[in-house]
Amino acid sequence: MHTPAITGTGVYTPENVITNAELVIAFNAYADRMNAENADAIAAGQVEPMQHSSEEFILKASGIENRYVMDKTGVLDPEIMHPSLRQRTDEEPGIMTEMAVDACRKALEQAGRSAKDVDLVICAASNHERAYPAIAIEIQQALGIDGFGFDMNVACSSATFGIQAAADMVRSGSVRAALVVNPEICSGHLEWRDRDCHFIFGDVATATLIERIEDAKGPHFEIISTRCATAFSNNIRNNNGFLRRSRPDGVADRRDMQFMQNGRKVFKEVLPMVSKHISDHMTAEGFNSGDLKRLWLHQANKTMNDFIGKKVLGREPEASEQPNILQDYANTSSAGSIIAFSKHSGDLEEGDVGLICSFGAGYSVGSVILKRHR
Ligand code: CO8
Repeated sequence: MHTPAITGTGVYTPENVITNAELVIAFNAYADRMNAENADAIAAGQVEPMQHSSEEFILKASGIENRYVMDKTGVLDPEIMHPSLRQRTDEEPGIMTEMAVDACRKALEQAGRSAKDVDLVICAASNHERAYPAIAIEIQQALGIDGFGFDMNVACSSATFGIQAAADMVRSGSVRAALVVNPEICSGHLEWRDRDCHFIFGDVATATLIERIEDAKGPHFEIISTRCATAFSNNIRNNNGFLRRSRPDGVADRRDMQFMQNGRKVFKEVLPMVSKHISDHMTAEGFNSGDLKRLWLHQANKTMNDFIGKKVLGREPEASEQPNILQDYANTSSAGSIIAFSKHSGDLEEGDVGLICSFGAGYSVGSVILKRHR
């Protein structure tokens, strides 16, 4: 058996930023347009008028200030209200591969490794742009990696579940080095026409390189332990899928073909599940809250993270103990906790212990306990 370690991480950040102000202007123009188009039905009481969104609500309810997206022109056009992405031929790299390759190269560079050192690629994300061939295999080919790749999806917990899968394979010896990559194009499955959620998501790709600890060339994080858990819930759901055309109303522009959630219920049900999961995982590995130098949490909601941090540490966490990136990136599904880890882990000292935790649709929760080595 080998000890696995995270030796490098990388973040690909799209060029386009959408501020809350830009988002609200576009949404409100769309709402006004819809209300004008439906004026008679609204006056007759047959259709509810659309209400305006507000910057104040978005910041207060979520802590989100900006989001990065692969395309902003379509999202901000009241006549389109979704990303407009160019058509690619089958011979070109897919958009997920393009994002993933950038993040993977950064992770390899940080670890002082080349693609030839890697023998597994896991593309772990909330959505994959096609059914097959696997995106991971396209990424493998684009980077020039021998070995194998596969896709997996556990929604917001895809990255931590992917890290567990890769760490277990490194531990057993079936692979020597693995890239877990999370290209998340959340803008593609967000309903930008729904004020309850139009502010929630952004796009990004993250990559994590996992190797045998004795192969690490520089500062790294020993993977002490991983733990994953799931419990079925319909409170975060997307009904889009390959059986769509075979159903009577399958081609309709149905609301349930994009991200849907009952945010309040998610908040109430996931919070205790996550706090208990982290505490149980720490206890099982012989750690207590005082041992924890940093928490890198899933980035969905600032209030939620503040609550989890307080529950786990038993006191108000310092901002540096539980760094948030959601104000800049919004919720990037599985990539959020890895962005926080990648950007806020370099200062930890030899022997410091930290924990990555993701949670969301499924429900799912995944945690990774790490120890810093310099
Ligand atoms: N502007 C103004 N008012 C608004 C807006 C808006 N944009 N939106 C809603 N309101 C109104 C509502 O209509 C409501 O009005 P009223 O009281 O009159 O009914 C009022 O504001 C309060 O609305 P909510 O109760 O919905 O507001 P909350 O305080 O609950 O905040 C949140 C909403 C931010 C969604 C919050 O509930 C939340 O963050 N919950 C947790 C959600 C969560 O963590 N989900 C997990 C995320 S899922 C995930 O991370 C990955 C999923 C898989 C990937 C999918 C990728 C696309």
